[in-house]
Amino acid sequence: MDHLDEIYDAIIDGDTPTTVKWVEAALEAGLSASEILEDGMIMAMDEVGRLFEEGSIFVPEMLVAARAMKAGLVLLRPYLVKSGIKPVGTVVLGTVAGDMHDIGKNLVGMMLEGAGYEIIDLGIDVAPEKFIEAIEEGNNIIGMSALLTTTMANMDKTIKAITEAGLRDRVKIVVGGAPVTAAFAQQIGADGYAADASQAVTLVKSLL
Ligand code: B1M
Repeated sequence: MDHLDEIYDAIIDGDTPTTVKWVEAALEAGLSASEILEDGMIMAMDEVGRLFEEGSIFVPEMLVAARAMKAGLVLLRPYLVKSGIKPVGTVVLGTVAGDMHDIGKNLVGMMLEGAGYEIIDLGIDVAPEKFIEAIEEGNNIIGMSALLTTTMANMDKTIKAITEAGLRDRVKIVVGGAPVTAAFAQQIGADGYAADASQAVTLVKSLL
């Protein structure tokens, strides 16, 4: 019994204590953090999205599922982020303006930390000015996340604002999030697109 089904069900039910219990059990049983993440937790969030889309669940259910997922991620964090690595660079991350989804961004942050990067997390609903401030402070790589087709446009707006501020050549810009594609990234003039957190690490490494 690998406990992945229990984790999957507990997240869909939005049951935080049960999620925590089974994630702990899976780790004790020797499952890797990435297995638990990919085959249990992310699959559950995809199902939550599907149930929402078909109208079987609503925002409150999606919110409690996200809370359960986040509690599980707290337990996986030490496995994804190895401590004691000397920072090899700093990455500024944020979910773009108008968008409250942060689980994917947080995961990207954890994986980058695991690869030795220091993270400056600007949080959710980040206005273009905040990204600009971070570049003015000397940071040379930013990552933007968007989960809504409506807020993807704010990636474009942010890049335009950075260009208008005369800072575009000082920074590498990486974008990602479920509705974002490589073609969209190219269209808005980003330096790269990553489909998931581990691709984000490879991409950042290649850009720096
Ligand atoms: Co929202 N939501 N949501 N939601 N939500 C989606 C995104 C949706 C697809 C659900 C659906 O209908 N199937 C849909 C968007 C439809 C669309 O735009 N096409 C949707 C909607 C409609 C909404 C609201 C508008 C609902 C409403 O109010 N009527 C509302 C919007 C609020 C707002 O942002 N203004 C809303 C709200 C919420 C909650 C707050 C309840 C909650 C978020 C809680 C939180 O994040 N703290 C929530 C959730 C949980 C979801 C789903 C179910 C799960 C998202 C998630 O965490 N996935 C989602 C459905 C889905 O994605 N299947 C859905 C797990 C996470 C690990 O994956 O974020 O994709 P993801 O990140 C991946 C990659 O995308 C990538 O790497 C990550 C790891 O592999 N990645 C990057 C992400 N960022 C990256 C950045 C990079 C590189 C890679 O470089 C910088």
